[in-house]
Amino acid sequence: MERTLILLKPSCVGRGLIGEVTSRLEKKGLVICGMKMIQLDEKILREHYSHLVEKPFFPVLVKGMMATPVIAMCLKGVDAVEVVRLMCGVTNGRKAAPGTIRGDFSMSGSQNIIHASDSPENAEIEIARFFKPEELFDYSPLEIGYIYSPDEV
Ligand code: FUP
Repeated sequence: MERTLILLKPSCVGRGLIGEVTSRLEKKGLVICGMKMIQLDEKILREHYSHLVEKPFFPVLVKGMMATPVIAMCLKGVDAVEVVRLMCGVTNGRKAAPGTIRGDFSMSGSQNIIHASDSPENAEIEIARFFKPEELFDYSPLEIGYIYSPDEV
C-alpha cells in the first residue's frame, strides 16, 4: 500500500480544526501510521518548500507555517497520495471545490489548512523528513476488510 505525508498547518491548528480534518481522513478509510505535533523552523521549511524559495511570498509562507506547531501525519492506503490530494482540493481555498478540505475550511491561497505530498516519490522523502523510523507503525485496522475488497490490497 502507498504512504503519504500530510501537515495540518497553523491555519488548521489555530482554528481548532485538527479533529475535524483528521476525522475526514480516518472516515475515508486511510490508516494513520504516524502522527505527532512539531514546531517547524526555517531550516526544515526551506527544505520542504525548496521549490518555492525564490517566490516573493516565501517569507510570508515561512512565517505562517511557524505561527503554531503543526500536526504531521503519515497515512497509508491504496493510491493514498492521489486520494488525499483530491480530498484537499486545489491550493487556493477560494478556488477549491466545496466538499474538499480546503474548499470547505479555507478562504486563502496560503492559510489553506493542509499540506499533502504530490507524488509517491516525494511522499517517501517527506515522510523521512518528518518522522524517524521508530515513529511509524505498520498495522491493519480491524475494519480493513470493509474498506477494500481482497483484490484491491
Ligand atoms: P500545494 O501542493 O497545493 O500545497 O501547493 P504548492 O506546493 O504550490 O504551495 C505550497 C504552499 O505555498 C501553499 F500551500 C501555500 C503557499 N503558496 C502561497 O502562499 N501563494 C501561492 O501563490 C502559492 C502557494
